[in-house]
Amino acid sequence: MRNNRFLWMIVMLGVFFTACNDDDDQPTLSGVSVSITQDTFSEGDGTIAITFTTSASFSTDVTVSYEVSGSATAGEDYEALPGSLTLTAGENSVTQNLVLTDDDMVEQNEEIIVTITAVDGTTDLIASDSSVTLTLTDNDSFPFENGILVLHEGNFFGGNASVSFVSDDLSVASNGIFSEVNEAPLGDTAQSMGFDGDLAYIVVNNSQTVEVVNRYTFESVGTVDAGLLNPRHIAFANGKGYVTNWGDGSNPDDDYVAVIDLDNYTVESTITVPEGPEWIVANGNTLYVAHQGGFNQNNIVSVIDASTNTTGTPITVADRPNSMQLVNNELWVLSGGNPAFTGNETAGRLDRIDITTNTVTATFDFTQTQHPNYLSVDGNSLYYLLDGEVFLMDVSATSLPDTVEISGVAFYDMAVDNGRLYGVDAKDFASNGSLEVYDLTDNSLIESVEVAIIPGAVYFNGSFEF
Ligand SMILES: [Ca+2]
Ligand SMILES: [Ca+2]
Ligand SMILES: [Ca+2]
Repeated sequence: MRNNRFLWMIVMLGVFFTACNDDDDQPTLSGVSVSITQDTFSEGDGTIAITFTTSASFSTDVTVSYEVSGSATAGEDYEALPGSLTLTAGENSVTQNLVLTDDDMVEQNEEIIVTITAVDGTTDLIASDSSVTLTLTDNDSFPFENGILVLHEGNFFGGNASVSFVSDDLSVASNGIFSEVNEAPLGDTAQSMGFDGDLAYIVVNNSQTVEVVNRYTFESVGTVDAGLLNPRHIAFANGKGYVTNWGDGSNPDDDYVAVIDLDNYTVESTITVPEGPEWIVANGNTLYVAHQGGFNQNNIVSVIDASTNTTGTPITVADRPNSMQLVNNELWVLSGGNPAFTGNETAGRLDRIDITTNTVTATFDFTQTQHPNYLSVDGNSLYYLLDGEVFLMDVSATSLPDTVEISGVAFYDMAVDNGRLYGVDAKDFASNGSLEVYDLTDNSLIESVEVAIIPGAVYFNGSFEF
């Protein structure tokens, strides 16, 4: 105790000088404080200096004890600290090196908090700045975050369906990511993909499967391999997956929606629907199914209550509804109409459906020889493809647009996102296709990225969110 009293005299001398040098009338209690040069570090920054400082040096060596806390883990995110160090007599500071671990894990921001708990065995010599908090930021990401997923049908009966990942900056294209990650082929004729949380569900039409993968790593987590027949598209509602199936393409009466148990990836029940269910979208527990018609043609949108798995009154649209988009409380359905080769050519049409009443509230007619496709949405802007030209229509418009946005394209599918249009060109259906990316502010082509055989659908993969 005598030693402490002696130390106190030294420290109080420090307080005296501090008070004299300060305009502030209130003298601050001196003692040992802790500091770092900045608050935020990347986990790749290496060694960080944590500095313990006293305004007045001590006459003997003193032990500074500190506690390390926070969400970061000692031994994993950083090398464990000893918990104390010696401030040498006559010195005003001592540095503790903190060595950060540059691991490979994808992590949230974490914190390391260093708090002085004792100086020379007492709390009396701790200054007010007794704690520092470092925020550690991660420098890792999953391989398929922040980019575009291009789904390829591949050749029918060719068994060469595949998925490509193209980075957001369009500088990197990785083809065949499913087979590369899982060392197994994706299957035959991939039709579409749906997302539920961190999982992507790939509907592989002619393999009669749905492959389930982590959307950011593409590691397989399961396969729905029974109970599907000509599966087309998938949506999610009420904790279940819903997959449209044509059944036997030549039988108009066996078409159904398969209800998927998402815990074990099995078909738990089926819902009988009219012929040719194709696109399916969910709004809460209500599912809308566009009946393009399979090998024939149809002109309705089925409504399914996912809480009871029963169908309501179908909504009549035009012939061959081929794409749908939900915008606010309205469902936009684009119908291609019957093509000329059917001998019963009919006009395409865009229908707007109020989903609170499930009634058509507006129709926009194309001419009899116009067969639009690939309805896409970015904010309140609808885009579609017609005869190799891309058109833009605001959801508040009262007529179809006359102005062409982009012309001379041969897209096999397209999608818009965040001011860009992404179209896939399947070329000659035998060689590699391309992903064509346009800037929608001036409709200029930004990049053409070679992908794989018969790209048929485009999806967007953002950042992994914890
Ligand atoms: Ca870490
Ligand atoms: Ca990490
Ligand atoms: Ca059928």
